[in-house]
Amino acid sequence: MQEQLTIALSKGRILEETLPLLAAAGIEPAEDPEASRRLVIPSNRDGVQLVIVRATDVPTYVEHGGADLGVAGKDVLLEYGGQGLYEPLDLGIARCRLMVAGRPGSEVLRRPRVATKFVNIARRHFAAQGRQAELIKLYGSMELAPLVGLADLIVDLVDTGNTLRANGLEPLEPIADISSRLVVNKAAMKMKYRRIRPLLEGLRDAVAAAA
Ligand code: PRT
Ligand code: MG
Repeated sequence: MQEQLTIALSKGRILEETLPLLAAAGIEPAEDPEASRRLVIPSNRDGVQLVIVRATDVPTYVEHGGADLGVAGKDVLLEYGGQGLYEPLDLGIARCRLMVAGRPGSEVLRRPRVATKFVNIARRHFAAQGRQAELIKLYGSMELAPLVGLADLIVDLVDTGNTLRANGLEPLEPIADISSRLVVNKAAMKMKYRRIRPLLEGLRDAVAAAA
């Protein structure tokens, strides 16, 4: 029997930009994952299936073997941390930047209150500058926090900058350039290498062709 290869993806921009790369590597979902309510979606390739999970859960699924491979934003991977995953390929998709942002002039505060869903990244960033930040964990709409006095600064993803501008905020310091990465379970990379290698090579070619 053919061993299953399971790929974890999240709905939204990552799915939208990953599907063309997977298609170029010969893998197409049997039904549209964006429209389907199914969480396990077979593909046109025998023994290859997709599972649909929350973006922040992709590293957890892959590290613990719930999926063999996955696609996750570098932001999610930096926040997740650890050495539990291989990260063999930058897919070059869903690009943006992790930034410190706030009202004009607010970066000079000595002990800023920082609202973010990326508390680990923010803690490391301010610690590396020798600054003590008071971190406030949020799960979304970080841009609101400085407007209502909940925080002085935010750490968030910025693409066009429109969301910041629309809320009277500006980017203050870059933290990291972000794109989505292919991640692979460490045991699967050994045990299923025969099956993973052609997929890796196909994706690598697709990424090079898209560049
Ligand atoms: O939505 P859900 O809570 O399920 O998960 P998620 O928000 O993590 O998923 P999703 O699909 O929104 O984002 C998945 C990944 O896309 C992120 O982890 C990033 O790696 C990547 N990505 C790329 C972005 C953006 N660009 C982006 N602009 N993720 C979010 N944004 C948001 C940002 O948080 C801010 O609210 O868009 C807004 C800023 O955009 P601009 O263009 O106004 O600057
Ligand atoms: Mg979202």
